[in-house]
Amino acid sequence: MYKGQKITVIIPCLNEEQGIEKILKAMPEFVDETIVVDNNSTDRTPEIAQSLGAKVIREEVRGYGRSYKRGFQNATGDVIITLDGDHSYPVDALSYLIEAFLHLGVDFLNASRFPVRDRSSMSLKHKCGNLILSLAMSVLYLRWVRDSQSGMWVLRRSILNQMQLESDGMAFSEEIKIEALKNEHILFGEISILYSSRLGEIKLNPWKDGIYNLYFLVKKRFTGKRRA
Ligand SMILES: Nc1nc2c(ncn2[C@@H]2O[C@H](COP(=O)(O)OP(=O)(O)OP(=O)(O)O)[C@@H](O)[C@H]2O)c(=O)[nH]1
Ligand SMILES: [Mg+2]
Repeated sequence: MYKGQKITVIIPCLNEEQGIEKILKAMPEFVDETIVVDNNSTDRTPEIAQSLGAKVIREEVRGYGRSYKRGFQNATGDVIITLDGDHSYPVDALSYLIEAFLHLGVDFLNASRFPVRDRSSMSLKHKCGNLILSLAMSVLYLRWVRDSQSGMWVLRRSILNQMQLESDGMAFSEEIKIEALKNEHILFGEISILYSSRLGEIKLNPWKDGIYNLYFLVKKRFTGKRRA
């Protein structure tokens, strides 16, 4: 519990045995529930996660978005915090993020990786891609978003039933922000965090995922139903 709020942390994992161990060992005590959604990892990710106290949920169908949807179905906290299992997002920033979330009185807080302070954490190609995708989201939704692709968010669980989350893949990260941004009953905020280099193997396909995410942004803007 953190100031009367039950806290759930959700971490999607695909072969992240190195990162998940470090993350779970550093998890603060106020976190009530940690859910690791595993997509048939071939390394020791599920065993390590379970031995360190996480609730491991196996999702048979591959996909980042698919895993989050499973995780959300199983979460019981008032407030949900997400992060990657590769130890690139700061687990020691959880209290800072919840404080900001409560202080700002928002329903969805995006943790922006920008400005990048650790140069080795993000290549120039990824920086440019992220900039293009964030500018596209900002223009399409008329709202400044610094990091449309961040995988670290703090949200009130109760807002999930006001969202239409369709993506099963990497575009899920931008989709959940769009669903928060365009709903006038959901207050959206953003705050900077320190991002660092990932542990373990890279799964992202920068060109394929980047171009698809740009297409997804535009498609969702012009075909998605706008909610009041
Ligand atoms: N359960 C599950 N997790 C996934 C899947 N794809 C990626 N992930 C996890 O989702 C998180 C984000 O994926 P990453 O590969 O780190 O993507 P990224 O952060 O955009 O790329 P990097 O810059 O390489 O870290 C990581 O914890 C992955 O293990 C999947 O299909 N299923
Ligand atoms: Mg990552």
